[in-house]
This record gives sequence, structure tokens and C-alpha cells, in this order.
Amino acid sequence: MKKRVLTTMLLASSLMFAQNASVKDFDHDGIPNNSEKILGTNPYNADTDGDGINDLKDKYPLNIDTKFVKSTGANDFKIREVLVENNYDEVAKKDASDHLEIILQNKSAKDISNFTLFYKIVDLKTGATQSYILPLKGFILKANAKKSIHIDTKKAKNHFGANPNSLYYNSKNKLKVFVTVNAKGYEAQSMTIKKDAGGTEVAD
Ligand SMILES: [Ca+2]
Ligand SMILES: [Ca+2]
Ligand SMILES: [Ca+2]
Repeated sequence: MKKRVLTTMLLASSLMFAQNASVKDFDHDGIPNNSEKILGTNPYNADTDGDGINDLKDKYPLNIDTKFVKSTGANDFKIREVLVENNYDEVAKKDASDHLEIILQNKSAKDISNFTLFYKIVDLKTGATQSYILPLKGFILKANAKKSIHIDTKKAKNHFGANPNSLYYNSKNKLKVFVTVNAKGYEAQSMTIKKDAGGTEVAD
């Protein structure tokens, strides 16, 4: 009898929790947070892949529907490094953290802005792919300087929103990450990196 009461109570409380969770929709895209987790979309971004189509209407919310057009112009900046988990950061002489980090170098005497990032994640075991466009609003690469772009869930300067439900965070398989950085009026720069199998380490 006692056991039955407990089960009923547990059921009732989990139902209440499910109802509460289901009505939460942080990004107001019409998809509840818990459904975004199942779909693999970003609960903090109404347009997860950045292609201009809202998650609810997007047939492929994790792969851009439009073609990413590379910027052209002066070849004045380059990607110095792309860091992922299990990388050794040659510049800082320490292990790289788990998030995606792109280190840019300005080779010119002029500040560069108006950056947009395109990145594609391929799960090398399942073949699943995801592609994202991310405008890097407010990011300025000063003349002759190097600076990192961080793609994670931190809200800080030079940090830009990663999808917490993406392959990057949820697949334990070996991944390949293709990165292209656009800057209006400048030659786009690309780099590819592999992320070893295994989960992201919380300790980093
Ligand atoms: Ca939502
Ligand atoms: Ca969303
Ligand atoms: Ca979209």
C-alpha cells in the first residue's frame, strides 16, 4: 500500500514537472525547451542553424538551407588555429578547453569587423552532419592583433552561442569540424580539424 502511494506521488510529480518543462520556451520559437532537446535544436536561439528560417518552420533546423557564400577581397587576416577538445594549444602551451575556439590573426594595419562564421560538424561514425551560420556581432580584430572567437554557451565578450544540443556536445564519436570565417571585404579563411572520440570533459 505504502509503495503504491509513493508510485502515484512520483507519477504525479513527474507529470507536473513535464507539464512545467513543456510550457517553457526560452527563445519563443514555438518549440518547448524539452522538445528542442529531443530535436537537437537550441532552446536559446529561435533559428538554430542561422539560415533565417525559424526552428519551427525549418525543415532542416540543424543544416543551413541556403548556400554559405564566402567573402572576397583583401587577404588580410588568417586563421591561426582552431582548437577543440584533446587539442594541445601550441600558443598557450596547455590543453585546449572543450569548446570550439578559433584564433584569428590580422595581418594588416587596419581593424577588421563584420565577421560571420560558418561551421559544419560531421560525425565520422554515423555520417550525421550539422551546419551553422553565426554572425559574430561586435567582434573586432584590431590591426596586427590576434584574437579568439569562442563558440560555447557562455555569455561573455567574444563568446558566441553554440547549440548545447548539437553533435559537438552530444556525440561521443570522432567528429570533423569545418570552419570558414567571412569578413565583409576580405578573403574568407577556412580550416578543418578533427575532434577525438569521447565526451566533453566538464573539468576543462
Ligand atoms: Ca524554443
Ligand atoms: Ca530554438
Ligand atoms: Ca533555421
